Order: sequence, then C-alpha cells, then structure tokens
Amino acid sequence: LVNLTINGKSVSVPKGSTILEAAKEVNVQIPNLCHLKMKEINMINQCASCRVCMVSAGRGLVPACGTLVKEGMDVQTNTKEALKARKNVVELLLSDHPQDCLVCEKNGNCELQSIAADLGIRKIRYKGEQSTSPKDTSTESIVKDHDKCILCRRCETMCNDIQSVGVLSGINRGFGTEVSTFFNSYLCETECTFCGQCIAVCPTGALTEVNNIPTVWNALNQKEKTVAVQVAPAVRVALGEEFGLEPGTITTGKMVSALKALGFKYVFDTNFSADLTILEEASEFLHRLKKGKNLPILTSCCPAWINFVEKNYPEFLNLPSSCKSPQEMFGAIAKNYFAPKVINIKPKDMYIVSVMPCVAKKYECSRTELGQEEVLDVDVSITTRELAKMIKEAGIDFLTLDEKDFDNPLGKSSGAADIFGTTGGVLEAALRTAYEWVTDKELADVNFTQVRGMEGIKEASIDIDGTIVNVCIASSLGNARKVMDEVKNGNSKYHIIEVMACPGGCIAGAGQPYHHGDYDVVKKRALGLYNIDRNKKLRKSHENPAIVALYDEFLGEPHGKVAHKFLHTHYFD
Ligand code: HC1
Ligand code: SF4
Repeated sequence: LVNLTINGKSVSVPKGSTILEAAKEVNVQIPNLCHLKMKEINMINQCASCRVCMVSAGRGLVPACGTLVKEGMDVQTNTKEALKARKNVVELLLSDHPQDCLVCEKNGNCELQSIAADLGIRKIRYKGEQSTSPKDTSTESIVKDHDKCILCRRCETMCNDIQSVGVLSGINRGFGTEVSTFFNSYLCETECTFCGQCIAVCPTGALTEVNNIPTVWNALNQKEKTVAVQVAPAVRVALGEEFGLEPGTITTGKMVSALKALGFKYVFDTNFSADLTILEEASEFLHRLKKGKNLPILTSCCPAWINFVEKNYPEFLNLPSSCKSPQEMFGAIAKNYFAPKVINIKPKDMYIVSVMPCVAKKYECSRTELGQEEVLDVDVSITTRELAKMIKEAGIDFLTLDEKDFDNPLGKSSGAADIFGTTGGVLEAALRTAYEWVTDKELADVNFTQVRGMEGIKEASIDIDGTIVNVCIASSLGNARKVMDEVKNGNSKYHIIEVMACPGGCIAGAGQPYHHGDYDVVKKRALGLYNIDRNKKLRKSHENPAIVALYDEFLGEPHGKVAHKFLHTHYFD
C-alpha cells in the first residue's frame, strides 16, 4: 500500500492507484471529464487529455486521473492554483465549443455544461476557432456532431475495447483532430452496429440519438390512423430516474397513465411479445436439438447483435434464431391480428410506436424485410429518454399520476418476459418453457440463478430430463466476439448462446437515462426487473393465457406456417 494525504486526510491505496482513485476513497471529489472507469465491464478511459482534474501535488499541478500516487504525497485539490487551472481548462474547452446549450440535445445532461456551472463560469473570455464539420445523420439511430466533441476518447475506448467493433478512432492532427471513422466516411458506410454505447458514454452532445419525437407527435395529432404504443421490459425500471426516482423503481402503472395522457389509443406491452418470442424460440431450439443441426442457436432479439453477426460472421447466419425480436413480433401481431380481427381496421391503418431502451431499435424497425407487403411491423421507435422528454413537454406531472394497467389482450405478460431486459433473462425465460415442454413436469423452481448476474460471459449446464444443455450468455459485443470465435474454431460446447450488445443487457441500453459511468445504476435496474418477476403469479411464457388464445385463434402451432409468416425473418450477408 501507498500512504498519502489528500486535503489533509490520510489514505492508503494499492500501488499503481491514481490520485483520482485515492481521492474517491476519502470522499474528496475532483471534477473530471475525459476520465471514465467502469470496473464492472473492464472499461478504463484514462487518456488525461482534458486536464480538468488538475490538483496541486508537491511542487506543481498534475492531472489527478493520470498521476500515480507516491509514498508521502501531499495532495491539495482546491488550492488557488488548481482552481484557476481547472477553470482555465474549461474556459478553453468552451472557447471553440458551439455555444448553443439552450437548444442542444444534451441540454441538462451534458457533463461539460455541469462542470462549467459548478466552476462558476459565467463568461467565455476566449474566442477560439470554431469547427464547422457537417453532422453525420446518415443512420436511423445515431447523430454524430464533431463540433461538440472535446476529444475525450470515451467513445473510441467503448467502441474498440468493449464492443470490439473498432469504428471510431482519431484522425488528422492539431486543430483538425477528430474522433471519426475510417476515411471519415459516414457511419452508415462502416461496420457500426448502432449499439449506441458510444452515445451512452459521450459527455457532451457530440454523439446523440436520432430524435424521433416530432414523428410521434405528428402521429398522435392525425386522425386517419389508430395509434398504439408498446413498451420494452427495461423501460419500466429506468423511466423514473428522469423524474428523480431511484434507479430500479418500478414505474409501470404511472408509465401507462402517462402514455394514455399523451394520447395513445392503446397502450400495450412488448412483454406480451417477449412471451410469444419464447414460445417460438424454444420450439425452434428443441427442433434443432432433436435434429442436431444449426447449433448453437443464437438469440436474435438484440438488433445491434444481429448487425454484428451479419457484418462479422456471415458464414454463421444459419445460427441465429429466425425469430424476429419482440419489438417486431409485437408490431406484426398488432397490425395483422389485433387490427383486422379485434378492432376491425386494416393493418395499414394501425400505427405502432415503440418505446425502447435502445437506439438500434430505431434502425431495426426500418428494416424493410420486417413487415408484410409494404407495411412495416413497427412505424417508429423512441427511447426511454425521448418518452421522458415527451412527458415533460406535455406538462404531465409524472410522480402524481395514478397507476393504470396495460390494455388487453396485448398487454398481458409473464414474469419471464420482464427479465428479458437484463443479461441472462431471455435464456432463463426460454429454459422455463423448454424444460416444462420436454419433461411434461412442473418446474420445482423457476429461478435459474446460474444464469443471473452482471458478468460479461456466463455459462451453465442444465439437465433437462437427462439431456444436458450447455448454455452461454454474453453481454457486450467484445464478449460476444470471444464466444463466437470459439464457435468459429470448433471449440464451442454450447447449445444455446444469448447475446445482448449492451454490457448488462437492455437495462444498460443507449436509450436509457444516462448513468454517467455509475454502473450501480444498471445493477439496481436489474434488481427491479427480478422483483417484478418474483412478484408475479404468472412466471412462464407458455402459461400466458393471452398467448395461448392467440395461438388458438390465429397462429396455430408454435413454429407453424402462420407463425413463420408473421414472426420469423431471415438475415443478410
Ligand atoms: Fe430489449 Fe427485447 S429485451 S431487446 O433489451 O428482446 O430494446 O427491454 O424490448 O425487442 O422484450 C430492448 C429491452 C426489448 C425486444 C424484449
Ligand atoms: Fe461503435 Fe456501437 Fe458507437 Fe457504432 S454505435 S460507433 S458500434 S460504439
């Protein structure tokens, strides 16, 4: 251990720690911007490029994030010199920053904005050269605005080290330096998967989601189409954060009320189609297992993961389940069953909005193979954050809303569907159903705790009536690559692999309220979902009476002909 003092407080930390880490131990806060460490997912962005965390140590000023502690060091974080340097650095960052905070996508969530406010900067003394790069709006998911980039490199670390996609890196020199793509090409021309994790860590408005709010208002303000909304599992345990509630607070009832107040005619649940996905995917898996073909089966609900497989492992496109994601299955059923058979309108006259924790879902719903005869399954997807903005824009007092229930029949779901939103959840849900189908016995305990937890790669062997099923769960694309490389090398022992592109699953999606690097937020959201599951009576997808009725009235058999027409897809290389 190394012993030092910070603002007069003694602290002992392991050799190799930085001043910033030591300060955290004694609850001394040092403002920082480029630095980001999330030990749970092994992410460290430590380039010491912004110099906001300057502190006095020994004879001069040093950046706390990039300076290792030394025995006997005496650190002062708020000397006159340190404060002056910090303020100067932020003023310089602001000098070439577009000063449009009031209308910036990131207004209220920008780390540069809040540091400037905390440091009491009320005037920008320097006028720097302004960059005027065109915005990249080439994708349905992500907007990249170099003019707002402070070169912190967090996005680059995320895309390269955690996601192993490698789309972003520094190009050019001097003032022309940009974090950009190969040959500065548009994101749509790269291997980008639209996972959006670069957005999740960007401290400013340089990387943001495509704003679909105006499209949704337009839909709500027209009369020709019936507008319904579906909400993904992970949204209900994170939306409250935008209104000051603790991460993981279950806000399902208030969320339904808010959606009704916004004017949606029907408020439905993606959980319903998550249950449906399980029936289709579990049948597909059992078919493949029986034939010993196309194994391991790969889950297919995560659109960024599907993009990743299409771009990186085209030789294995026989492995992902052919099931559409729950988002898409929902749209298919709402338009092709609910519209004509329950409310007697044409599929094209129904308009489906989805609220997702994800930005890749915006791209997914634009994939034209997902629909029937020119009618897309889902018309537009917004994020949890965008829903919160709409609620605020409409002046709805979220916290005092009554709790309402989803509309039926597409609002009924089991607890197995809720846990889809966390890493391991899809697999656990599938096991509950596959086990009971194969054994014809009731599961004594529906909790497959072996597949829970936040580790990036988990594995388990499950005994289903004498057949051992080896399962693996990977979250983050970097972990997915490790698992897929084993498949490629012929060393994989797995029968099922679940992948979610975001580290931790959809609860950590790039459309969720910003966690600003605090991974406890993600863990609390997971607990929220497991609590919903635990407190539901109905915990197995195949026992959902609304799903059973849907097969009786419309779909026939799981994996049958009608189910295939509406609920399955194919992939592209
Ligand atoms: Fe997800 Fe899914 S769990 S992919 O994370 O399978 O986005 O929440 O909606 O479609 O159900 C996301 C979440 C979501 C789908 C489901
Ligand atoms: Fe990389 Fe994902 Fe961002 Fe694309 S969306 S640049 S893959 S981190």
